[in-house]
Formats: sequence, C-alpha cells, structure tokens
Amino acid sequence: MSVTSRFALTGEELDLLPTDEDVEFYAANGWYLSKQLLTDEEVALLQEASEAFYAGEKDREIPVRPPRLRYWTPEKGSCLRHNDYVHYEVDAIGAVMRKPLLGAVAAKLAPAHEMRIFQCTLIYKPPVENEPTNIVSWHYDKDYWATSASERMLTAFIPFHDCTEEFGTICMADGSHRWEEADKSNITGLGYPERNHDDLEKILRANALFNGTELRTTVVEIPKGHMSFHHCRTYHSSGHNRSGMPRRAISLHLQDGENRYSEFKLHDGELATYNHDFVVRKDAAGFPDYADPEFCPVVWSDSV
Ligand SMILES: O=C(O)CCC(=O)C(=O)O
Ligand SMILES: [Fe+2]
Repeated sequence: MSVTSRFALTGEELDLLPTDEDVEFYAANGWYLSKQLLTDEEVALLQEASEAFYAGEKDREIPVRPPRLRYWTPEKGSCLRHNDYVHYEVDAIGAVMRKPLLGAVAAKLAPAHEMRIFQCTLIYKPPVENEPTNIVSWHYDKDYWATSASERMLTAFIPFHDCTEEFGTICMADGSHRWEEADKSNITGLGYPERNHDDLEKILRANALFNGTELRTTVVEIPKGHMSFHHCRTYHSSGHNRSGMPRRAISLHLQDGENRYSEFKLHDGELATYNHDFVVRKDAAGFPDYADPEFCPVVWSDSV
C-alpha cells in the first residue's frame, strides 16, 4: 500500500523548487530569491491575520516573556515592530508558515532532510520618514542563536506585497556566509538594535578585508508571494521606508532536523542564551529542546 507523505508536493509545486543552478547560487552567495511560493489568497490571509493580531487578537500567548524577546505592543508607538513567536500565537499565520513547499525549498538550499521552524517574527516597518528604528543594521542571524549547533540554518524573508528598495527591502552582502569572523568577540548573542549601527558597518567592512574580498551588496526586490532566503551567516541590512505605505513582512527562521542546543560561551565568559531557552521543553539531558513540536514544528521531511 502506498502512503502519501503529509509533506507531499503537487506537480506544480515541484516546479517551484530551486533548480540545481539556484542551489549553486545560494551556496556561492548565501541568499536566493524564490519563485512565487504563496498564492495571492495566502498572502491576503497573512495580511488580514497580522492586522487582527495588531488589534489584539491571538489564539494563545507564549507562556513566558524571555528577556530578549522582541514584542511590539501599541504603547511602543510608530517604531519598527517585531513580534516573535507569531506562528505560535496566531494559528492562521502558523498554518501558512507550515506550508510544506516553503520547508521543501529551504531543505533543498540548506541542504537538509528535515526542516523545522526555529522562530517566526512578524515585522512592520512604518511609513515614517527618518524613523531611526526602521534602519536594520548589518548583522547575520546566527548571532541571535549562538546556542544553535547547526551551521545550515536559514531565514525566509516574506513580504506581503511587492517589496522594492523604496519600501526598505532586505539587502545582502554577497558571499559573506563563507567569511571567517575577523574578531570572535563580535559574537555577542545580542540583536543588532542593542549594538551601535556605525560599529556594525565597520565590523562588516573589516570582515570583508580580513577575508581578502571586496564588499559586494545586493538589494533584493521581492515580488508579492515570492521570498528571499538567506543563510544564517549571511550579513544583511535594510534601509528607510520611503514608499508612503507600511512595509509588512514575516521573517521565518528555519532549522535543519539536526539542529540542537549547544552550550556557547561568549567572549566575556557568560553563556549565550536564546529566547527558546526560557520557553521550550527540556530534553532528556536537561537542555532546551529545539525540536519541541509546540514551538518548533517540523515543516518538511523527505522520509515521512
Ligand atoms: O526587516 C528587515 O529588513 C530585516 C529582516 C531580517 O533581518 C531577517 O529577516 O533576518
Ligand atoms: Fe536578520
């Protein structure tokens, strides 16, 4: 008897996977602009659900508020909004994020046999000229999660509309995922907002020099329904929103099936922590379980 995998893709979806050339491009540059992976209806649903969320609607709440949780609430006003764990708090958003096609694309790029959600952050960049928080300084995502053992994690940046330079779309430092870090004390476990913008720009340039390469950047303009994937070591940033409209997006951080918590000592001797370490269940050895299905569901497997 043949059993259909719950992750089975349709013939049309198979055509939307990255080609071998796309996978080579990702391996060389550390990012990849996908084909149209979400339908107009799915994107409309994300926008609707996000508006309802901002108006206070959610299906459940994360049980604790970790110290470095990014969580916008209305009293914070018209700054850049981040809301971590939105896949957990809003079922309609979680369901779209678990679409097997997204996991399958990520698995082909990583490469990996299994993909799980690691984190899912709702982002809103207000159309406020010169709003300082709208500037996303150069960073790579692994710096948030030094406690993740995997070097193959990746992020899908998913706007809810055509996202051009005018909107302050994401910008990549090509090939930077292959750089060696010039100064290990730059690994802080802090997010870019807690660091100095100019220092981060200097660190980026110093790293390019240390690796004997020119800094080459690409502004990734993303059509609606498409998404931009970046490797967890790829430096990226974004600029002001001059479009006159809100820039709405989700940052979906994905982990390969082999990712595990791994103790990481920071330069100052402190142990790094990530949000999950206060939220997810513990594994048999007492460490945070980054495979906790409540918060880190499997979104793709080639063996189920
Ligand atoms: O909001 C942005 O422009 C950047 C998002 C980001 O840093 C990410 O998706 O990893
Ligand atoms: Fe990022």
